[in-house]
This record gives sequence, structure tokens and C-alpha cells, in this order.
Amino acid sequence: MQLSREALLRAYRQMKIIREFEERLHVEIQTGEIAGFTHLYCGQEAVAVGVCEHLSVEDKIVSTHRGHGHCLAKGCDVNGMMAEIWGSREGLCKGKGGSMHIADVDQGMLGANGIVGAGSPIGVGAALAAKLDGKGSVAITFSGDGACNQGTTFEAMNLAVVTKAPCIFLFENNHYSEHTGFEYAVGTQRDIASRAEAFGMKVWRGDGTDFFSVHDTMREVLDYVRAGNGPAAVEFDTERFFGHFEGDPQRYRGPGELDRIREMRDCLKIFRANVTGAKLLTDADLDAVDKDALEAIENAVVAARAAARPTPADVLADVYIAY
Ligand SMILES: Cc1ncc(C[n+]2csc(CCOP(=O)(O)OP(=O)(O)O)c2C)c(N)n1
Ligand SMILES: [Mg+2]
Repeated sequence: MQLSREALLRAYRQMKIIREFEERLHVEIQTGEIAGFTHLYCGQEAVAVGVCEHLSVEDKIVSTHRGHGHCLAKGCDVNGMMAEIWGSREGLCKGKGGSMHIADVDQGMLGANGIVGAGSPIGVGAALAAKLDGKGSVAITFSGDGACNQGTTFEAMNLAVVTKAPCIFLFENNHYSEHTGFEYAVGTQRDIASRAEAFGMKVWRGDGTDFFSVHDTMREVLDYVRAGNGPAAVEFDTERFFGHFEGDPQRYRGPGELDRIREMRDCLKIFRANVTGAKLLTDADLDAVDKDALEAIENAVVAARAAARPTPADVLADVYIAY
């Protein structure tokens, strides 16, 4: 299905915002101003955006330790995200979550997660709630190629099948689990989707470096799950441009690998080539979005840097719900 000019510009802007957010964090983290561990999503933007452009706030997503892109794509505020990572009181979680524990329930973003594989059971719970609501909304759990080996993921997939939960198990195969290649660590012949299929659900596969492949694939997956057929799984082949965490020297990469993926497998370059080649948008249209996204990120950094930090008196607030 052909997307409107407005939808194409929006998708590109979302991807570009994530890219600039991550590229800027990569620089800012080296100043020492940002505390905590950070895993950058740069390179995988087409997956988060190709998925979330189909969703409403009623649909829930559950993210991972590499969650900034999922949050931004699902509608979390850029300034609130940046302030959260800076540890500010004005952050989305008042500066208490930081990079790996950002959540925004109002946007249907149920949380990033420091525990690999912990998101899948949460997603099944959200999907069961959606099933009870009966309004056709879904839950999507993002997982990596590493998380596909976790027992929690297996249990969640089985539970979703037997309860016919409208849950989508979405695997972003970026070829590494920390420093371990998926060729070594995933026993099913490099194939994650077939593993999900063995649990009794329908599966799809797509090219995670191509926004259109993700978006088209997700239209089919979502139609299937929203129609009440139970869960589904989808595997997208993608690339991460930075280390596993910020500071990772990446000695496990092959010679020239990073240059090659930045050159050949960059979802932003691929999007630009596709839409300009098909004369849907011009380079000038996209350059204007680039400029706008850069400004938005610059403003977010200035605001985050100036924002107040939590005080000692804030420490025990928001820990427990008050009834
Ligand atoms: C239960 C658990 N085991 C190990 C870790 C340490 N750890 C953090 S991220 C990660 C790799 C995850 O790989 P993958 O699922 O492919 O996600 P990616 O980092 O590629 O996005 C590991 C082993 C953890 N956080 N939780
Ligand atoms: Mg991985």
C-alpha cells in the first residue's frame, strides 16, 4: 500500500530523531555527565518506526535494555527522554529510571528492561488484558537474538499460544548478544522465527534495514493478530552501529564490518534511496527533516542539561503506590 507524502515524512522524521538522539548520546556520554549504562539503538531505527507507525496508544509495547528507539517511535516525548537519561526531575520517570528503565504508560510504552527476556511475559500479560477488553488492541514484545534463548521467552510464547493472546513476539536480530554472534548462540540454524513457529504460532520474516519491508510485514502481522487468531512472531534482520554498551571496544567485529554496515545497511540511506528513486520525496524534503531533527535534539540536550536533578527528599517518592 502506498503511503501518503505526510506519512512518509513522518516515518523519516521519527527514524531521524532516533538516529540523532543516539548519535548525540554517543558524544555526550563521553563527557561523563550521564550516569549509568547505555545501549544505543542506532542502526535499528527502521524496525521501531516501521512497527510503531501502525500502533495507537491503546496498543502496548514492551522494550529491552536497548529501548530508546522503541520509546521514541511509540510517542514518548523527546525532551522527557533526554531529561530522563540525564537523570533530571523533568525526565519521563523523574530521573529515576535512566536509559534502561524508561516507561510511559500513557503512550502504551510499558517499559525498557534491564533483564534480558523479561519483557516477553509482561507482553503476554498486556495482551491478555487487551483480549479481555475486546477492542482489538495488541501487545508487542521487542526482543533480541540473545533474548530468544531465554527460558522466559519460551514460557511466554507457549502461554500466549495456549491462551490465544494477541501478542506479537518481535525479534530484532542484530547478529550479536553482547559480544557473542548469533551464528554461534542460536541453535536453530541462525533462524529465530522457526523456533517461535515450533511453539504453534504463525511467523513472518523481514528486512529490518528497510522501513518498507518492516511496515508491510507488520501490516500483515497486525491484521492477523487483531483478527483474533492468537499470537504471532516476526524476525527482522538488522544491524547495530555502536557497541553493545557505550564503551564496548567491539573487538569481536570483523575487519571493516562497521564501515560496511554503515555504508550498505543504513536504514536511513536505504529509505532515502527508495523514496527519491520512486520520486515520492525529494532530497530537499529529506534534508529539511534532517535539519529539523537536529534542532530538536540540540534543544532537548540544552533543556536536559539545565533541568533540575532529583533531591535527596525525592528518593522515597514514587517507590510505592499510595492508595
Ligand atoms: C537475564 C540476563 N542475562 C544476562 C544479562 C546481560 N546482558 C545484557 S544485554 C545482553 C545481550 C542481549 O542480546 P540481545 O537479546 O541480542 O539484545 P541486543 O543487545 O543485541 O539488543 C546480555 C547477555 C541480562 N541483562 N539479563
Ligand atoms: Mg542482539
